[in-house]
Amino acid sequence: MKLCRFLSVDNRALVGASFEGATVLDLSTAGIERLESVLERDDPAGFLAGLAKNALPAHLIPKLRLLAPIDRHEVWAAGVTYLRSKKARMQESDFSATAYDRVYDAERPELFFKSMPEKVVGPAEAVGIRKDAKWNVPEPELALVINSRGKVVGYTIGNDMSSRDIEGENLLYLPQAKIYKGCCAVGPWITLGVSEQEARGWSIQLRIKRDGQVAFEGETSVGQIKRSFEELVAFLFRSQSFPHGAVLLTGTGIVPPDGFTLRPRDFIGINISGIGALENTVTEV
Ligand code: DO4
Ligand code: MG
Repeated sequence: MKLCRFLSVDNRALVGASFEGATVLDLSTAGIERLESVLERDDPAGFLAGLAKNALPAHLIPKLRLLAPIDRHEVWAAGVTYLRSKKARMQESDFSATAYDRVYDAERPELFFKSMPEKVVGPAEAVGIRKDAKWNVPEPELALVINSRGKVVGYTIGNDMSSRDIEGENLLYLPQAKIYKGCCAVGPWITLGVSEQEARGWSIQLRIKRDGQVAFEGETSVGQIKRSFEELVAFLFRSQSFPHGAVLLTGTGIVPPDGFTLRPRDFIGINISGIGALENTVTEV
């Protein structure tokens, strides 16, 4: 069971639900104006199943413009949660290398602010690569959808775009390497009613195409994430509140080889087996 946002014919962002079929049910006709109206329920999946018993208008998915499934959620990200990410980052930096090593083993995870909700890029839109960076990569990540009470209520796909040369030069440049125009894509589906154990069985695939040819492909498994979701969320909510809930990207386990950098007009496709596909093009910002 999946939740989404889509654009109506009169250009309004509406909330929809899909039950493994070819259609999206328009939940606005049941009075649901925001994702929070579903995600803040004690049992969002059960609530949706109940709503679906009503005759709601249905739209064919290929005819819809899907949007990022975010309305007022802040987007945060966890880092160095996969061994692959730790190793690649230790190689790219000289004097900051031990920081990655230490955070991988430390009790406190690396968590950083990634995007305000209104700046998140949706499916089929362009993600950004910085003009002043020479080494830009996508980071395909499972994203936890968390309600205001700190409970993981769903899962979506996130792309934590990163400028590796800026990050590698000095760890204090991390916000510039990670937070800029078009740095974060999310969506389009939020899968509901799935346990952490089940989600850990999912695979994550990244495919980058250039001029119609595959330029890079990689795959990992959600099960490779070192920390439990509960642990990541508990740290995120320490001395912090999210009245509208939050989205937390859980780190990357797929790192293209060192000679690879994104170029304008590249296509980035991210698939997570229990969720679907997030597809974007690349533009210079
Ligand atoms: O430590 C820098 C960022 C790490 C990150 O974004 C990741 O591992 O996915
Ligand atoms: Mg990342």
